[in-house]
Amino acid sequence: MQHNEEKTCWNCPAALLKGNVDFRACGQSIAVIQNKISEEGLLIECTRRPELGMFEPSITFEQCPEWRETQYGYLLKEMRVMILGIDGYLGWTLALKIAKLGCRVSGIDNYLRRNAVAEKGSKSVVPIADMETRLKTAKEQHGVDIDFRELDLLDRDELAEYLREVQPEAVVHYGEIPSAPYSMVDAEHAIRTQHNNTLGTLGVLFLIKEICPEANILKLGTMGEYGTPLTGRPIFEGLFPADAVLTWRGQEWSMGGELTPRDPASFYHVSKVQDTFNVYEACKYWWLRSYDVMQGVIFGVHTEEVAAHPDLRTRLDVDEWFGTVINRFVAQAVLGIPLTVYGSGEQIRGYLALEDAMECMVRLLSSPPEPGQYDVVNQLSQLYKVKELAEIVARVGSRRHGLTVRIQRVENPRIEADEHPFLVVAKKLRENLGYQPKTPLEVEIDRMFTLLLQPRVRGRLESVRDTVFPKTWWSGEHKETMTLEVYEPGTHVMAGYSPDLVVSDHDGDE
Ligand code: USQ
Repeated sequence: MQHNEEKTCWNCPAALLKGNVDFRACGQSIAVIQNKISEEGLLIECTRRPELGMFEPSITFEQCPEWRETQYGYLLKEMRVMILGIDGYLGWTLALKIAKLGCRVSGIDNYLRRNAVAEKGSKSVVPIADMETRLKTAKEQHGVDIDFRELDLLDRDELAEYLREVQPEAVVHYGEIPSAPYSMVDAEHAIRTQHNNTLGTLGVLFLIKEICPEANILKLGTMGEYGTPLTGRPIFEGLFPADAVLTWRGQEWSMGGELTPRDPASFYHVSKVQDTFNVYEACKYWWLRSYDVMQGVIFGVHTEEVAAHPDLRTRLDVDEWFGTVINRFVAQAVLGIPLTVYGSGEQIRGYLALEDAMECMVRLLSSPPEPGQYDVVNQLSQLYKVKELAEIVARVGSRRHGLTVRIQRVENPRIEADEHPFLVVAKKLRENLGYQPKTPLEVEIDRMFTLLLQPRVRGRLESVRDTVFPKTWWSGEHKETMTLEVYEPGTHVMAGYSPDLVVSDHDGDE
């Protein structure tokens, strides 16, 4: 049984809401409109099958000839998907994956990421082709046509024109500056991050409302929106579950369905929180539909599609601004730098291999929310402590690649709790969307070593060595971080709290 076979036209972005109420223009809340729907019924028109006229939205994905069965569930045939930020680490990888699955992929990018990494004096250590070569190679290797426009998402006129031309049935929004340290450099970088991310997203929401309001919006949020609450209260998937209750002065109030608290840990993470509210409101005001994807820290280099040819590879950054921790540790091990664990190294985060992240996104594309529905998924496969990750990278590096790897604890330049409980709920992707983690951490780390140890890549890595050590402090200072201790892997025990991940109702969370 496929996870989405019983969904109906009600969830389908090809269905135009018609019938008795002008849903988007009537200025009524969803609750009021839902009453009207149950009293008066609702009709739709199918943009794919206009010959059906107006009908009740009851055809299931399994029954509908426009939905095709794939290994990730039913997928709308030749679904028109626009990726904002298609040149990035995730954007390019997803473009290839879904194009191969038969989606009609278009995308925009203004090369902000390439330029911001260059500003740091760094570059992708895995060589990446320019967009023209990428598109040509994608055609040659995978037989897919991806349409690209060089465009800044803040340029609303140009973007509007492109959206009108494409009429996307899904919009994947990766078009944001993704770095916490970058946003903490100084006022200019903080403002650039929030301007690009928050105002960019707000503008995109207005355009989707105007041009393609049925589109499934996959908005990339971050697990970092929630912070790491010291009380250890559960991190739910964006919204409180129906049975959540607030007790105050001896009285109980239901919290069910309300947004959970956010406690971001950088001006970058704040931009994602602001986006959350804007997307949430847009769904409420205009009946847009969205998944806010609270993604953990991504690592890795591999998908079948990017590995097919050197010109299809996706970028890999290891500098202190844009490198994420596992990618950085592998690079450090290759460079012979002791792995830089910030503070005590007891920080717990959610992690996800690139390959798994892509599968999750396909599953979200295959299962659009209902019109007006703002939904949230916590997208991660496992929780780890930073110190534990350093041990694993060191182990794979020494056992499988003969490297001598040491670990160093350095002063933590960030303001973050380094000892904290972390109880994370990540059920929806697994229980409702059929996702099972595929790529074990060690396997992906091994692949990264293999790639980074290739002479050409290793040479590039050497050339960015100076950008690896952290110098950006949350205090606004720019100075070296002091090494607190250097130690041999296997000599430190983990202390403090244990990570706690709830992935199903049977996990003792009831
Ligand atoms: N860390 C180290 N040593 C390093 C680098 C990082 O100990 O050399 C620690 C950090 O202090 C932090 C943890 O590793 O506690 C993760 O840091 P990171 O730089 O890998 O990730 P982060 O800044 O949290 O941001 C990354 C992505 C961001 C995404 C986020 C998901 O850059 O776009 O939103 O991961 S999450 O962390 O779940 O919020």
